[in-house]
Amino acid sequence: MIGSSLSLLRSALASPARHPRTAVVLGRLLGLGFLICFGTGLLSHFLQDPLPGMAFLTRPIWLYRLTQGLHVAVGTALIPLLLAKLWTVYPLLFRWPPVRSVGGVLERAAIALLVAATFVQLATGLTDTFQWYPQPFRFRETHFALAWALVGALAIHVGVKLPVIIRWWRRSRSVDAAGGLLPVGEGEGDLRSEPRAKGVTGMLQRSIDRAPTPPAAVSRRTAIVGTGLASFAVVALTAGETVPALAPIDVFAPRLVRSGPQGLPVNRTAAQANANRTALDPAWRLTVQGPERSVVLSLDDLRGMTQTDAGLPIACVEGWSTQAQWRGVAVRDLAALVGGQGREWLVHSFATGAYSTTVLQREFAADPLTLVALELNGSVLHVDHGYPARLISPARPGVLQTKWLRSLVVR
Ligand SMILES: Nc1nc2c(c(=O)[nH]1)N[C@H]1C(S)=C(S)[C@@H](COP(=O)(O)O)O[C@H]1N2
Ligand SMILES: [Mo]
Repeated sequence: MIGSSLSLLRSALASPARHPRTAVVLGRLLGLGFLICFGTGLLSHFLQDPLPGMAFLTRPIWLYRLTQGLHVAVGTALIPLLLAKLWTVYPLLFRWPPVRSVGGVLERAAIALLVAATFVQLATGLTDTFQWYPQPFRFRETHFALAWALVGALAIHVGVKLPVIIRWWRRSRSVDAAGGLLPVGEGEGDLRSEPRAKGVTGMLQRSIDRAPTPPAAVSRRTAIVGTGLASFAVVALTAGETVPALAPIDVFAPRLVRSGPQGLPVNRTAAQANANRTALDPAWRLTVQGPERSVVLSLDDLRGMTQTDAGLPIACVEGWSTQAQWRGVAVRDLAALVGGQGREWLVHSFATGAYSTTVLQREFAADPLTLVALELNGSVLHVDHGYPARLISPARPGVLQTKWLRSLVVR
């Protein structure tokens, strides 16, 4: 009885748009998007938490801006794709019996994990771009762990579905060659493959079958094109926070890229970081502690050293980025003062809290464009941008561009 009622429900939900082909097309886009997000996410993660022996490219200077912009834009595009995919396949939840084999149990478990992980992944990723953390767990660790769960579940899912996928590839090609329509498969994904029900439900079902087919409310093409447009629209209306050309239509992005002082956004102001008093204290000094000696430099000392200009972006992990013109002392010049060339550094801020200490890996310390910046876009750093001095380096996440510097200590 349950089985035949569910079967009836499934018939009622059957739609040309809920074709296995739709599921496969959306699935492929989702899979591709996941892989882009996974790769760019790993880069972002390891830049912040490198494993021993890891080294990174410091050029092109916009590398992280590109990878993190992609991460957030593709992640955003995945939201409509995921919803469309779930809409396409959810009638399969009403299949009866729910599982038919041990493999089926594994498959359903992998799908449950995949759907749950994807949902949490996209939801927390989206709220993170708004710097909103309603969840009771830490964002970055969870996002990282879920990414692995997701890729594992995706591998199982694709593995289980491989025969169906291959069958569809073969069929669609042979049928397309004949110039015909795509066939209605009897694959698992097909909603019309249900065994005929008996009794009252069966009669109802047969009368539904005999009734003239109503015109499709949503065709397969409409479903796919509509989903594509929705994905395109959410990206176009948010990517202005990183792609200047899209800034005029940036209506939903969390950040307006020219909004802050000196034409640059601020994630955490000096007031929020409790940094105002020390920042404006004339007794402020920068300590550079190297393997051979230490130096203590005043702002005037730093201004008296060779100044280097660097056009570098701030690229926040949350997906916004802006190009800016920086001026200050190259870290490798400071390293040379204390015999620390080619070394790795701990960068300390006098502001406490998150990001008060970061690691500057040797390849970034050696890059001539990595600066202890004193000026931004032609004037002295605004206190919200890290006055008296902040770190800026190419191809790294914004979180590592430590503001309100206190010391550089060789590791
Ligand atoms: N000491 C300190 N430095 C910091 C932060 C912070 O909270 N404290 N935030 C970081 C983050 S997340 C970003 S994106 C950049 C933002 O730089 P901006 O405020 O100059 O735009 O600063 C980074 N440097
Ligand atoms: Mo950031």
